[in-house]
Amino acid sequence: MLSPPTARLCSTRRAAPAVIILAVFALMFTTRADDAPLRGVIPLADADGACNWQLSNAKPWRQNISLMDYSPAIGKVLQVTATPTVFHYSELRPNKPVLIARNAEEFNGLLQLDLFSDPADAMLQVCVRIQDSTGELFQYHQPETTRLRTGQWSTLTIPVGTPYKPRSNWAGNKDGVIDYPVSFYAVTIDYTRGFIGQTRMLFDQFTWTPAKDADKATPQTPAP
Ligand SMILES: [Ca+2]
Ligand SMILES: [Ca+2]
Repeated sequence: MLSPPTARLCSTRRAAPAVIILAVFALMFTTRADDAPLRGVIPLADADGACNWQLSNAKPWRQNISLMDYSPAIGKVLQVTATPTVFHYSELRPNKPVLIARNAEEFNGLLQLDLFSDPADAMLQVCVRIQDSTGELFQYHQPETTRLRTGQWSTLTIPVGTPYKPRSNWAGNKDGVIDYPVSFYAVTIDYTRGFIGQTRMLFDQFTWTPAKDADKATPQTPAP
C-alpha cells in the first residue's frame, strides 16, 4: 500500500528535529568526556610548556616556584624555595582545580607525589586540599609523618575520600558536607618548626589513583 502524501510530509518534517536532538546528544557526550574525572598524573606543564602550578601568596610569604629540567630520566620537575621562618607552610596548586570525583563512590583513592627536600629535615608533613562544588575546602593529612632522606626522592601517599575523615574544612558553604563533584585543589607542605634557613623542594608525578584502579593493580591487604 502506498502511504498517503500527508504522512510523508510529516516524516520529512520530523527529520529536522531528530537531527537537532542527535546533535545535542553528540554535544552532551563530548562535554561529558571532557568532564571525566582525572585518573593518573596531573601534568606539571600545559601543552605550550608553561608551568601548570602556582604557589598561593608566593610574594608575601617570600616563596618561589619554577619549572626546571632535572635529568634526562626524570625530565621536568617543580622547584619550590621557601624560608620557613617567614611563613611556615607552602600551598602548591594546579592553575585550575582538577576534577577527581563526581559522586561519593568515586571519591576514594590515593594522591601521590614524588618529593625531594633539601635539606630533608625542613619538611614536616604534606596535606591534600580537596574543593567541593561550593568552593568548600577539605584537608586530608598523611596517615603518619614521613621521614624524608637527604639527597633522595621519596614517594608520598595520602589517602583521600569518603572512607577517610578530613581534619578540617573551611570556605564555600562551610557545612562540612562534601557537595559533588569534587576537585583536587592543592597540596600543602608544612615546614619543621624552628627550622632556620632556606629550603628547596622538588616535586614530580602528582598522581590520583582511584581505589577501584588500585584494587586491580595490587592485592588488598586483609584487615588485622
Ligand atoms: Ca618529571
Ligand atoms: Ca559543602
